[in-house]
Amino acid sequence: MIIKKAIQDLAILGGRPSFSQPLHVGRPNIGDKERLLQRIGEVLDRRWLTNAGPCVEEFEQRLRQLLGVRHCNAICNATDGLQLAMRAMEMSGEVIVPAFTFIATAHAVQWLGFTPVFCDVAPETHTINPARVEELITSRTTGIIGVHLWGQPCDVKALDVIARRHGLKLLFDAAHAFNCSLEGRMIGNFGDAEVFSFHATKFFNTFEGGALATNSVELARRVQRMRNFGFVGLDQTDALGTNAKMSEASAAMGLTNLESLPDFLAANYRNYEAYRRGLEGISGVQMLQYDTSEKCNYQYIVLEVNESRTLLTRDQLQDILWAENVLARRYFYPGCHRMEPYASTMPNIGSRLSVTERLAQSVLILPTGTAVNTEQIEIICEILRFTISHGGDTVERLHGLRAVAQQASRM
Ligand code: T4K
Repeated sequence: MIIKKAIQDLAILGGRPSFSQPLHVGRPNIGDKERLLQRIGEVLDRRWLTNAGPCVEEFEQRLRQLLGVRHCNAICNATDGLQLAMRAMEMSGEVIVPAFTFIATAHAVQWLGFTPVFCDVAPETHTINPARVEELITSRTTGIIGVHLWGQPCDVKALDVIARRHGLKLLFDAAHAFNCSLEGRMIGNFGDAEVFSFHATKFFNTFEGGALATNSVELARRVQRMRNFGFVGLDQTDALGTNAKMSEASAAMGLTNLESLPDFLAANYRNYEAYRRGLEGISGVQMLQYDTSEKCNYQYIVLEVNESRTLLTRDQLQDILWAENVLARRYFYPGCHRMEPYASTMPNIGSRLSVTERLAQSVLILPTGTAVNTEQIEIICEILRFTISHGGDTVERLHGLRAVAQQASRM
């Protein structure tokens, strides 16, 4: 372990990086390779590569069992899944979405030609704030998309009441919430439908992929057709469709990774606890705590940095970690409303998104997953502890570095 004894030991100030290889936040979890290759071999032997093949069907059945949901359609990714869901639910006009989420949530709405209306999030959970949702409803609003950010369930009950009261559709972006529960019920069972992401960086992946879960037979049937161009039978379509199917290779990965799900969960939980111990007592750094009485995937290690106490900004801490080869991420900076095509059309809405604005400046995500071990986490926590305990000096040295760099660039 490389111990930082003096400020100049920090890699950003010329010291040796703590890690020789980068530590990523989204290193894929990969199950039994032999079993995966065997399954892919069978796929090749069958010469049935996509379009409702046996792997996809088995995968969907396993998902239904795990989630305790009536219908689950495997899809090529969550972004397409959100679009399919909105189309199948006949949303239009304005759709209320949180501003603090991955840009895909907003883009999915805009891609369909609808208008995403950005809502603020609750400070404790980082999920859409129902009290703010109602203020944004107009005669053009047709739906609400809640995002179970970091795997933490939205305030589903409150959103459900609002949706019913105003005759709106309720969709959940559950990209982060696979294998999570709310009051003992698995995510996948709430709202009109829920969409999971199985992207490579998610704790459970199918390379690229996702699933749309619903308890509505009608909605599931529509989605099933829409993801295959709208086909009913061989030569006819009954509605507009697209291509959002999952391939057999992805489903083979899904089936294999499902077998290792307990291992992935154990690694994430072990890492979560290691971070909790390692970060305890560090001034100005608060780690998001998950509700351990629920099922949770512990997929994201979420820090909120209180700059007035650390004396270092979140961005300075990120730079310091990157120099040590810890590739912490600023999810979801700068907030959807500050990204295009939204920023130029809604330049002033930041004032009604104060929690989003604050979180976008203060949240930092740390590496976890099966590729990260306890010793590495202890080192990461020590870097943070050391840096923050020397906050004032570190800031001064960083300013000094910047001044030298600026001078050099002028010469
Ligand atoms: N809704 C929400 C709330 C979401 O967070 C997402 C996706 C979606 C919807 C849409 O789901 P999909 O349509 O993707 O199914 C990543 C993912 O690409 C994205 O799926 C995810 N959210 C988002 C939170 O994270 P980036 O831009 O951070 O990806 P990237 O390439 O920088 O990778 C992240 C880290 O993982 C890096 O440190 C590199 C590492 N990595 C990445 C890949 C792909 C690996 O080590 N191996 C890999 O194969 O968006």
